[in-house]
Amino acid sequence: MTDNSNRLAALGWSNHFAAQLDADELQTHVPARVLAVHRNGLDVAGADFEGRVAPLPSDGDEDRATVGDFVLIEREMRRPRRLLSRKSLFKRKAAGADRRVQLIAANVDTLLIVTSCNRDFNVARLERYLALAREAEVTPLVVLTKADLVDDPSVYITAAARLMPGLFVACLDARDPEAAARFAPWCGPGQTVALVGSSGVGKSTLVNTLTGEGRQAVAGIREDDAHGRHTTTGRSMHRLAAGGFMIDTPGMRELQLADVEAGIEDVFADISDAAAACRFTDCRHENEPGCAVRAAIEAGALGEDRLRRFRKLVAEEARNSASLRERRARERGFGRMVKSIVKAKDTRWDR
Ligand SMILES: Nc1nc2c(ncn2[C@@H]2O[C@H](COP(=O)(O)OP(=O)(O)OP(=O)(O)O)[C@@H](O)[C@H]2O)c(=O)[nH]1
Ligand SMILES: [Mg+2]
Ligand SMILES: [Zn+2]
Repeated sequence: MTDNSNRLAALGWSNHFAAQLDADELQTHVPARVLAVHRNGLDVAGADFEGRVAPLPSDGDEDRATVGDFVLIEREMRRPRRLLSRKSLFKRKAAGADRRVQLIAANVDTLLIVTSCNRDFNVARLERYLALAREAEVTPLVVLTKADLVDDPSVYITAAARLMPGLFVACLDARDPEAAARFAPWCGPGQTVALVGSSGVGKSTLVNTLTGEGRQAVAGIREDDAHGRHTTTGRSMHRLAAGGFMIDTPGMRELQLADVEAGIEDVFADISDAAAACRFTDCRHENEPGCAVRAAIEAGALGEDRLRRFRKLVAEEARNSASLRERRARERGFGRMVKSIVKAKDTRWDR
């Protein structure tokens, strides 16, 4: 391999992206990874350059460039031409009544779900993040920070590990460089890790520890409660000492899920596995005879609270997805109307 292709591979470039370029583009364009998105441009890194380029024109919700994306840049003009199709994408429904999708990060290999050993810890929230990861087919890890502030973090570890078979749970002091070694398998050249979690849990602290640089601002050391101050305000990608990349994100107040039906099914596979043995295929697991889910709850194999969280998430996901679908359909309808008006005008001009 040439130096250039080595450097591209280290940025996360792979055949998935290379296959999207045609022969002409290979002559005139170069790929670059988006490190940060600003109103007036994109910070990108390519094989032999790094810097700010103009924003990428886009019209849909999801074809906007986000952190972690690969874009094609015109070699001469250094202008971004198009977005390459993603390997993975994290998104959520924008907060509140806004019927929009907010992109979190693209082309991520591993999702580090960060929470701390204190009041921030919440299994319902962890299940949401896990569903997000499973939908995107990205490996999730749970990171429990502030282990140094509690006598016995084992209750947190046990509660997190129970949420999915084989889930890797790391419990640590995010400021401790020794801790970084545990993430080595996910942080090598070409790999991309994204951090998500509430404000104040130590996401940027982890970035600083794993990059070995103090570039990301972290909340003041005197802050001692479980609620953060929203210190990080934008998403950005950072080169790790181990060669990979880490995406830091602002703390999320809420994570409204949409378009993640399969992800939820996956995280709650214990419930659908049990339900497969219910006598009635449309069993609602309330008081139907022969309900295997109720039987599992009575036997202590399944928590009533987990079933409740599952139902709540399924209902919310369905509501959010329907509302996004409705908006997209309306916008498509509007697009068609505009096109037909333009066409009608063209016809008139023809005469
Ligand atoms: N004792 C201890 N303090 C920690 C640990 N991790 C983070 N902190 C402290 O917690 C505070 C918040 O950390 P940040 O890294 O800014 O948190 P964040 O998740 O990036 O927060 P936002 O940017 O607001 O989303 C800082 O004062 C950190 O030094 C830890 O494991 N142990
Ligand atoms: Mg931060
Ligand atoms: Zn049932």
